[in-house]
Amino acid sequence: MSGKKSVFPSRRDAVLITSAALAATTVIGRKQARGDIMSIKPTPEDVFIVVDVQNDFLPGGALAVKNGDQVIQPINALARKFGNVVQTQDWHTKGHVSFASAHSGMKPFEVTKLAYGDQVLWPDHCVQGSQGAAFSDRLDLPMVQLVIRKGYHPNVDSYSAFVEADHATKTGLAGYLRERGITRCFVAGLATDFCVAWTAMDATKAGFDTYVIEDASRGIDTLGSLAAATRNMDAAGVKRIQSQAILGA
Ligand code: VGL
Ligand code: ZN
Repeated sequence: MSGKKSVFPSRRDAVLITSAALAATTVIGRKQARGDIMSIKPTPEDVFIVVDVQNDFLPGGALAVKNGDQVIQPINALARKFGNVVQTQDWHTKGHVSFASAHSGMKPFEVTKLAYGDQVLWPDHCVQGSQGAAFSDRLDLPMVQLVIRKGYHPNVDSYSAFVEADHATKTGLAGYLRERGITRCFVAGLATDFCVAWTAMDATKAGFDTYVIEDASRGIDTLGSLAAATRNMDAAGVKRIQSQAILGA
């Protein structure tokens, strides 16, 4: 186990900080004369990706994210502003390699080395077909067009909705979005520092202009993961916005 080492992968590090910061100012740049209220009106080329709002990540769940339930109301409202909404669903096999229970002597939130790199070990969660893996019944998202499941290979985790943790296996989401003419991704949900961040970073990597909606997301924050995720998203050129930018537009 790697002690205090960052749980975030090194592949995200260090690139493009300056140009990302520049891009952020130009793209977000529609600041109004007297204030800093940004306004974004979704178009048919935009998609809203709602990440892992599942019972196990909500209060009382197996891997509860603090205040995770506070994302539900903004997500329900935001979804109504978009012509394209997709959802992700963490969907693990029993005994999945990301579960601490699958590694003797290891406890949840410890880090181990797997074939593809460092892996944070989690409590058993989001087992296929379980109530914990089901979406919250307070989500009101009848407009969702696609549910992308991830983490279903027994020996590979997948925080990202685009590429599994082996950094190689694709989920097919980029192809689906491209084929539908989508150019911008707006990402929110659970958890900010894992599935939301990795999904957003892979979206930019796949060529989509990408925004994380911070107040419609909540983080787990283990071993400094929230600060690391924020840093890595900024470096990757992911823009961070508040839901009001869209709800008020
Ligand atoms: C997630 C840890 C393990 C997430 C999923 O949705 O952020 N985090 N599996
Ligand atoms: Zn998981």
